[in-house]
Amino acid sequence: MNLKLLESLALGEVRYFDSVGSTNDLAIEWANQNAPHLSIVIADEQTAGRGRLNRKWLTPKGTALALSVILRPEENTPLSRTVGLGALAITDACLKLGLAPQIKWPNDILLNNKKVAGILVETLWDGATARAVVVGMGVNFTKEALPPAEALNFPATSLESALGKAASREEFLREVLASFIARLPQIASAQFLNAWAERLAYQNEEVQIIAQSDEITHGKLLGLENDGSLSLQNANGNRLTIRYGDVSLRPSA
Ligand code: BT5
Repeated sequence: MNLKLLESLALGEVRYFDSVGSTNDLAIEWANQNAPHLSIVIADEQTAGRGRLNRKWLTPKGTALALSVILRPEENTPLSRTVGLGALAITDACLKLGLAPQIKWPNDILLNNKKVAGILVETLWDGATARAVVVGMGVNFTKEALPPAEALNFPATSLESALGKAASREEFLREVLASFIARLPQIASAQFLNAWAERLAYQNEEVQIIAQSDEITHGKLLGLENDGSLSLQNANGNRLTIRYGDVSLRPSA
């Protein structure tokens, strides 16, 4: 990958690899050492890419973007909004291509109701202080990036399928990072939260939230709470708050 396009961006350091296990693993290792704020790890292939709960994330060679951004948060950075930062950055880059992306809360990006990208946020703690946050982003470019249908827990797609033609990984990467850098100083603002909420999939629709325990919560999707939690209304008209965590959102059948 030609990373010349990144030269004008206010990044920390850039580490590129032809093949890695997981860019998040390398980013965590580097963040535990001396990685400067806004350093990035990019790879052309991941052999042990991770989703949440140690689910697998596939990144075959040359088919996708696998990127991890290292943040050194300030004391007042709202950490629960960092997944929204990744989601806004990826959707901004999709919008630039003329696509209509939606965010399937908490960590998926959809095109035509299919998952084109996933986000994995991991935080390194020093006691109660966040030393670093790693925002991992995986974006499918070609259909070869997709796992076989039986390995999917939600339908998947690629930028190429949605666009009807190939997209440049270098340019998309640049747009994602430019948006990430531009939105980071606004992360605590109402404007940031509104932009995030406006892009949510299934607004005002009935959805189900499946917890790790398999417990299912049903409700109408209202929007986001201040901390980025999801706000639902149940059948009795009561408001429910679903906190960011290892939950899955599905439209109700
Ligand atoms: C995610 O997890 O969606 C977070 C994915 C984050 C990947 C990035 S790539 C760069 C960085 N380095 C890493 O190691 N990870 C991050 P989750 O919501 O748990 O979804 C995982 C599920 O998505 C899997 O169980 C599959 O069903 C599905 N899946 C796996 N690979 C996929 C792909 N390429 N496209 C679409 N869906 C996929």
